[in-house]
Amino acid sequence: MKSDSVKARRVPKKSGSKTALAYERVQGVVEEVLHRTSFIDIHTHLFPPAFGKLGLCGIDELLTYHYLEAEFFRSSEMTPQAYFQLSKAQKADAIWRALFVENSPMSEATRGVVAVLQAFGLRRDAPDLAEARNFFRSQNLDAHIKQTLRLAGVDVITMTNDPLDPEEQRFWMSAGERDPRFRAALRLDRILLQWPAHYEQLQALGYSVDSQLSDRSIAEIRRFLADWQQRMAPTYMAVSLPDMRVRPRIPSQFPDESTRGRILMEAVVPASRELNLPLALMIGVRRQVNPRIRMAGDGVGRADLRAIENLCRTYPDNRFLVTVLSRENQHELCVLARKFNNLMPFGCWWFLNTPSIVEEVTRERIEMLGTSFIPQHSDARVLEQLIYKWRNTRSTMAKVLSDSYRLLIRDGRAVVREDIQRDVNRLFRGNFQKWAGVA
Ligand code: FIX
Ligand code: ZN
Repeated sequence: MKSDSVKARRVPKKSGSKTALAYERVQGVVEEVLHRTSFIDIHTHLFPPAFGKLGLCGIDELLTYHYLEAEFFRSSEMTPQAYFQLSKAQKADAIWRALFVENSPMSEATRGVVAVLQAFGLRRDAPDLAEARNFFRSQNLDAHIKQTLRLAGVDVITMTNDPLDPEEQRFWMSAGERDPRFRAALRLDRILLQWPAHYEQLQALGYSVDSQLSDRSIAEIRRFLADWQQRMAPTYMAVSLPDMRVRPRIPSQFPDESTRGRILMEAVVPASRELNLPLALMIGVRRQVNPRIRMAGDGVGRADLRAIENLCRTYPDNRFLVTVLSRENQHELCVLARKFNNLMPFGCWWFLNTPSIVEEVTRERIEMLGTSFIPQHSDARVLEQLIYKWRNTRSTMAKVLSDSYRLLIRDGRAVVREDIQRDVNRLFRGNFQKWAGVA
């Protein structure tokens, strides 16, 4: 079930291409296959042009990415209060000066901006942003998206779509034609995590719900989810959850009797099964550890993954996509995936998306799960980030996969190019396509 563009990126078949690869040829072929295979990005915060201002792109957005804001406050004397009073362009100027002019941009997030500038042939050592601003301003948006996806080697982008986000809701309610490059993911954070603040929005949309979560409310939430499946055609439902260090001594009680637990167990999990939509659980974020720096102020916490064990055991007919933010949880997630084939580990999320950690986590996943996981998503918030995030993923994957094939050869099994192509397709397309039931 590969799209035409994947076929187009495939290595042309040569006679004799089934010959076993020599040990020293492995790395080159792995790099070539990774380069030529188009990936599906299963989680981003990007939007197509029809969503207007929600879709972020260009140098000012790249520089004011919350990853860079967090780093800015470590290298600048400016207070968060003063920073957040600036215009977007002034913020970008301040970040450029502090992180790119006065310091070497060595962190993952700063190097990313350098790589994007390079990809578009722009100066990386400019004293200001004039050239970059002119360049991005002069792009035709649709052509720019096309070029960015090509440079990133991605042909399908999965958005994050919260039906209770007022800005986004307007677009869905008046939805015109869909952009086939952008697929929806039905995000449930507002409903699941902040019910008291949002149930009235559901009432306003015609659902008979109440703050107390009566049985009727549960049924109405399910109706709401079914309606939004019709409207959005999402590939999965998703929520990001805190570290869940709740009731560690009585894990069978989790998910518990809290509002969140009841909505999850009585509405979302059954709806996910009935609607045949996987449920993505993104676990381990500690929101607003430092509210002064706003979006940059979220942190990480280790989770008790017995909650996931309970879910996978209790609901064998549900499919769960799971990513965990804490490095300390990675091993447990691999072990759980070996126990439950309704669990698909995905991505090295957020603070884990640095080459050294991606390498470590991915090596372990391959050693424990073979190719039965989804190695990465970009989590891009700004269009052009796709370029550096996927470039970095490919370069780490090249090392990890080459080592795996070399070990295989050493152990006595021949490796051919077609094996590598099949495995890369499975990791970066097939596992998700199968899980989400999409082409
Ligand atoms: O919850 C999420 O989807 C997170 O990825 C974001 O909220 C987070 O701000 C982010 O951009 C991480 O990369
Ligand atoms: Zn995200």
